[in-house]
Amino acid sequence: MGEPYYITTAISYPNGRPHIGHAYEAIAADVIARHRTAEGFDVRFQTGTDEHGLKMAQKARELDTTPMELATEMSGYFREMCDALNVGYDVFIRTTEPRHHASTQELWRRMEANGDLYLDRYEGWYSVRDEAYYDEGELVEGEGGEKLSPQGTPVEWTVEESWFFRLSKYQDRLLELYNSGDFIRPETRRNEIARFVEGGLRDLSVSRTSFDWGIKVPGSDNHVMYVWVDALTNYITGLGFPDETGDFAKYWPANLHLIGKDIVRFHTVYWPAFLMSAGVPVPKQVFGHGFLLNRGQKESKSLGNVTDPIALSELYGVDTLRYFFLREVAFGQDGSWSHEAIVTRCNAELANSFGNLAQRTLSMIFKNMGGVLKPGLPAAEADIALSDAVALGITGMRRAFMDLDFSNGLESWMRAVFACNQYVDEQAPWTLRKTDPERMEAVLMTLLRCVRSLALAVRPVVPTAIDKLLDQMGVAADAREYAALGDGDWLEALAASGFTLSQPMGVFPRLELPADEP
Ligand code: ME8
Repeated sequence: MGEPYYITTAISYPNGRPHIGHAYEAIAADVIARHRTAEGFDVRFQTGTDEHGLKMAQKARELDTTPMELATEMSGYFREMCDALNVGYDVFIRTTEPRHHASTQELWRRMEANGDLYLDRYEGWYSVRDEAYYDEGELVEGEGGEKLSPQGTPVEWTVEESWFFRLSKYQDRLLELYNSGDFIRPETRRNEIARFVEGGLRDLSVSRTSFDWGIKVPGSDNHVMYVWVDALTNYITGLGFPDETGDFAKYWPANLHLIGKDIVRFHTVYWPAFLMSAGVPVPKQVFGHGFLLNRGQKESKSLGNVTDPIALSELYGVDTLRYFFLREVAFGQDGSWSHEAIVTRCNAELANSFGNLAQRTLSMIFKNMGGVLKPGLPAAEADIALSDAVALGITGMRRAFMDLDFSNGLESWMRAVFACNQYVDEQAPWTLRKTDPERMEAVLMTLLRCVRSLALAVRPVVPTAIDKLLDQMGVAADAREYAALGDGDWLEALAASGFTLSQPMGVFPRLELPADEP
């Protein structure tokens, strides 16, 4: 097994059904997990639901149910969404699980033993929607003159006895962390957070007494922990913490917490400070991706533009949606989707360029060579040049994917696809069939090798379609990771096994705009 690689998504609030932003994050994390697996890492991928806190308690009251029933029902939809989108997590954690209570209470005890928790009185602004405390100076004014959080959500004045965490003590160590290596990405978010921390940190209220839907503070039964203490701890609970052997020893510190831009502060200020206090190593990197917008607008119930990600994937296909999200959005920045953008992008690149290349290649071999594979034919200069161009495109893609730069990575892959299509047009195997059949066979075998390489490369993004293609090509199921790209003899071995191609079936159908969409 390769080097361990631990990736997590945020755990979602199950106070409603999953929306497209949840799908975007889950898909991006899954592509990273599959890509690292293809690169030979021993990947662990965790996602889940964040089930405590006032937001959940209030929603349950509104729906006349219990927070636990609400969480159980909605958490099931999040799991279904992952399954529907081919998001292959290893662990789906729910923060209401007993093991998570035990883990969070242990983290608390360690922070307390380190002298970082004290009892005092909290007076200040709280936003239930953000589950966040705000200073007066951070608030903005709403249209009716009311106070709003910097995220534009309502705040309420809160006064209660509370445990406090000595966040102020960690200012220097946090700044040191931001300055060494790339703990926070992208750079713009690193700068924002560094500026915030340089401005000085106030101790953080970490318990509540006015409601009880949360994890009890050890030795202080009338207090429940602030939901973010509990939520962040999920990342180590899932590895068996407080047992520090086994999975924890193997996978912690996490390589990557993938989260949205609105919760970077919790992950890069509070979380490392809690861990430093408890004597647990901090994660290696936090990446704050951008928001996915619907034609430039945030989806919301009031605008009536909320999209069910499962319905969208049923409309266009799961692979198509996955490709679109990663290709269209510059990772780290906000991105926009629309029906036209999905149809245009995926028809141009998946159906017309790569899909057509694969289909043409396989079907010409089937029709003109009876599906028989013929390795070992002499290679012309153009064949070598094409193989080099494809190798270059794939190297560029892999390098970009290692750096989480998916849109440029896929562009590099597309350049290799274009090179193949240009080669087909120039070599015109349909003409060679009559004039020089042996040369036609050499051209088709060159194309077959290139199609296989391109398919292996893009498999983490569109795994189902690529597996269907590789099945038709006789590529063994256990030879589909990137190590197989270096196997120059696969065609010889496959031909020697007596494999022949059958009538191929396209794997990237052309999409149509639904009749009721503009
Ligand atoms: O924040 N586009 O949960 P959540 C892209 N429970 N990503 C989006 C998005 C959009 N339009 N809207 C939300 C929480 N997200 C906490 C996390 S982690 C210990 C606790 C992202 O259900 C958001 O940024 O509100 C977050 O990363 C994830 O979806 C879950 O959001």
